[in-house]
Amino acid sequence: MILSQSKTPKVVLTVAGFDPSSGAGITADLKTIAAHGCYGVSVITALTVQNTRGVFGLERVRPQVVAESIRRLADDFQLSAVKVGMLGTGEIAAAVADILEWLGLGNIVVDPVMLSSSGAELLDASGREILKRRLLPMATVVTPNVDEALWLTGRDVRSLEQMAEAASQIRRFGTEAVVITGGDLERADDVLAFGKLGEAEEILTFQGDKVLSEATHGTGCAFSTAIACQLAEAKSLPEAVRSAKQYVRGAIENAPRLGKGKGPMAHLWSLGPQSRNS
Ligand code: PXL
Repeated sequence: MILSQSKTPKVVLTVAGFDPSSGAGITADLKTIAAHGCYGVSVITALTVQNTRGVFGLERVRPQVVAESIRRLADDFQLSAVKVGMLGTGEIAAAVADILEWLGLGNIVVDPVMLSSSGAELLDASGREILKRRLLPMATVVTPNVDEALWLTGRDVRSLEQMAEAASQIRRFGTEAVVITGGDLERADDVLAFGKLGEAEEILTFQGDKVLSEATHGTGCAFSTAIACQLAEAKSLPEAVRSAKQYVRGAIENAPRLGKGKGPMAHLWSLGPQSRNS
């Protein structure tokens, strides 16, 4: 008999939508989790009809099925971190908020997905309200891009100062930490605001070099999931953000040329040459 020598991996749950092209959503998240040496479990909130050129339709999963799946997974696995991505509707967002609140899990990374990169609506109006009022307060960290930060604050977010102000403002929804990603700006710097509630706030800037590439579909999904994996491994938040940024940069730089639109990244690039184009 051969005894397995492998150590037990951290289990990371992703609650997100399905993108059939695997550039974004659940399958991209699972690749990201694998690249970090964690074990991924997943609950789909909605199927998108999608390729690299755009989103053409949406089929939502019943909220009870989403909540029950999360509950059954939590019954069975020790979930070391949770990434919450596309939720679709207010009903699904409320079901996810209810079950996560009830389970009392830690290391919750909320990616406030509202639109696809091609402009399709991935969260309805009531879902946006539930995201703000219920999911942000239970998040360990929230990862808006500048458009999502604009929606959450009502203010233009372009300069580093504006990113820092917006991150502080979003923390007032009751979330411990906010990292605003600047990948859509001229310089791809990210700004993290964090601190225990009621204590002094720290602001950190993570400098990025803009990589000119068509393979930017799902960068937000990969970034938030990479942070969840780092938190699962007990890394500090600044360490988690620094490492997730490096991971996404590598995934863009190593991206295969696939599809006729905004192509996928190389999620498994860090596993070496054989996995680089997966
Ligand atoms: O990148 C946002 C996003 C999140 N989740 C799913 C998506 C997209 C963008 O297309 O399809 C399922």
